[in-house]
Amino acid sequence: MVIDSSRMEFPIWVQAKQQYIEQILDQVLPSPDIAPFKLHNAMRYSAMAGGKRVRALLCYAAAELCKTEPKIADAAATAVELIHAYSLVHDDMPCMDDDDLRRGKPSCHKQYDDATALLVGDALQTLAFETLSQPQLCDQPHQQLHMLHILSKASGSRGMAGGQVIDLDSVGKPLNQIELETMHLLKTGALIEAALLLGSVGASADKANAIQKYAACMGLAFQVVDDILDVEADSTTLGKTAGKDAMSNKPTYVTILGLDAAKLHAQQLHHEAIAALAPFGNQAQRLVELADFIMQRSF
Ligand code: GRG
Repeated sequence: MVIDSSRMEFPIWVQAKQQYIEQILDQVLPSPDIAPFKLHNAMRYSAMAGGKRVRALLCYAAAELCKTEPKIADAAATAVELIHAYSLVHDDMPCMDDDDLRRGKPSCHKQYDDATALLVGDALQTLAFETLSQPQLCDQPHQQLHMLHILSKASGSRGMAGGQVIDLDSVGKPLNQIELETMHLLKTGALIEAALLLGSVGASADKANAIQKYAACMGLAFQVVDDILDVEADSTTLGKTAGKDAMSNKPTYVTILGLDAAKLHAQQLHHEAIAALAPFGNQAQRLVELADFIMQRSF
C-alpha cells in the first residue's frame, strides 16, 4: 500500500521522512565491511545517526508540492544531505573552525584523524554526485543535468565553498550587515536553496521563482537562528560547541545587530518566506510548517 505522506500531521511527517532518509543513506553509503574499512566506517560515522535532516525535509516538501517523482526526490534529498555532511566534516577540521564536537559526538578528525576526515569529506561529496548522476534516475537527461548543475553550483566557489572562504577571512573583521548576508547566502543559504530547487525540479518557472524566494529568506533565517542559538543554547543541546562564534571572534547577526534585533530580523525573514508561498495557497502548508520548524528549533 502506498502511503500518502502529504496528509500526515507535521510531527509524524518529519519523523517518517527523517527515518526514511536514514534508511536511504544506509543503502547508499558503502558497507563498513568493504575495504577501505577505515574510510567507509568514518563516512558512516559522519553521515548517519544525527542531524535534523532539514535539507532533506525541505527537498521532500518541495517535491510533494511540485509532484516530483519519488525516486528523483530521494536521490536529491540524499545528495544534499551528503554534501551537508561533507561540509560539516571539513568545517570542523583544525585548518577551518577547529571544533571537537559535532552532532553530540567527537567530530570526524577527533574520532579518526585529519587525513581521514579530509578524505571522508571528499568521498561524501563525490558520493553525492554519484547518487544524482545514476544513469537510470531520470527519463529526461536534460533534467538530470540541470539537477547536477544546481548542486555543483551550490556547493562550489559561487556557493558553499565560496561562503566558507569569506567566513574564514572575516574572523576579527567588522563586517557590515550586507557583507554578512552575502557570506551566509553562500555558506548556508546556497545548499538550502539547492535542496528546494532540486525537490521542485521540473516545476513551472513561476512556481520555481516563488520557491526560490522562500529559499533565499529561509536560508538566511536558518543562519540568523543559528547565530542566536550559539549565544543562547548550551553545547549539550546544540551537539556542538556553544559560544564558538564569540570565542573565535566571528562576526554574526548577534554581534552586528544585537540579540533583540537579530530575533526581529529572523521573524521578518520568516514572514517574507511565508509571503513568497502565497501563489500556492494551502498547497504549500508543508513548507510553511517547515519554516516554523526552522524558526523554533532548539539545536
Ligand atoms: C567546508 C566547503 C565547506 C563548507 C562548510 C556549512 C558550512 C560550510 C559549515 C558549517 C558550519 C556551521 C555551523 C554553519 C552554520 C549553519 C549550519 C550549516 C549549521 C549546521 O546545520 P544543521 O543545524 O546541522 O542543519 P544538522 O547536524 O542538524 O544536520
